Amino acid sequence: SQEPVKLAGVPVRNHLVLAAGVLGTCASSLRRILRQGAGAVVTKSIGPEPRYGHAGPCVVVLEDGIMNAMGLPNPSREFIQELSSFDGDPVIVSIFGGNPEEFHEVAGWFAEKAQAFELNVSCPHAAGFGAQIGTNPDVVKACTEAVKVWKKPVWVKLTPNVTDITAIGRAAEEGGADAIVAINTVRAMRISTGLKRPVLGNKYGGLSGKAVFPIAVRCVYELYEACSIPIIGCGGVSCAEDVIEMMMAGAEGVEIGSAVVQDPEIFRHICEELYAPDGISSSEIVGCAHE
Ligand code: RRO
Repeated sequence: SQEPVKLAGVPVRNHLVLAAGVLGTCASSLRRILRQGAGAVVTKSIGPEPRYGHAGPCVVVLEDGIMNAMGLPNPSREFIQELSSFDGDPVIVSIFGGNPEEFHEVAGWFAEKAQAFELNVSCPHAAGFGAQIGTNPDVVKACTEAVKVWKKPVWVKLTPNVTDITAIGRAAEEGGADAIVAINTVRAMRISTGLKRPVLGNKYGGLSGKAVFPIAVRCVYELYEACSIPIIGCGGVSCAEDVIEMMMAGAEGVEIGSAVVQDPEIFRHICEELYAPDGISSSEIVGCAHE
């Protein structure tokens, strides 16, 4: 049995969290992931207006990862209906907006039901919502402050598509963030030589999965050195050893997304390996690469 723990201010069942975007649009799939052993779940990102997202193809599975350009599809305020059946469960609501006022407004709709917020300031391919927000330290700080008003833990998810991720991490910390989540997807593009056109409808998108794991480990390492709040590692984690490596880089918890597509039971499988009676305790290993 697992003892209750807190991860960056959020009561969780363990340190493994479902990443935003995967199976996060409906209560039944979030519940299924929790039943399997996830410590907490993050929803699909919800924004100020309903969106259908980009024209397809919007997901392409590659040899070593997944490329997507979903285009922030979400039901906006209606999402509250999906959350209505959760009562004290470890559900973290991912939100996005085009400015601090929108972040504040969207968070307000869910402030009662959410255990915490994850601010998505990092979508790599959505005009007005991604790079423009998450690459500017002042804007990241202001968005974080605007959501902190609701008195819930706030995690800020960063983009790797910047020269210095630590400047953005420090801005989130100054804004009052309880944790930094690193990383969202890496801007990427593939072209079908046969069809002579980009494989994604939106031309380019975000790469996730095993291919980005080394980038994620490097970002977590840099953020751990530069910041004083917990870092949650995300990007290409697909086995127990990856979780340990992320923690050695400095991650206090780990989010898993793409690997769920390959193995819908991944949380149960990793938990069995990590939390076995003779398994390693996370408190023994966080940040050990920094000594
Ligand atoms: O919906 C998306 O296209 C998307 C989002 Br919001 C995000 O944060 N990261 C990503 O790779 N895709």
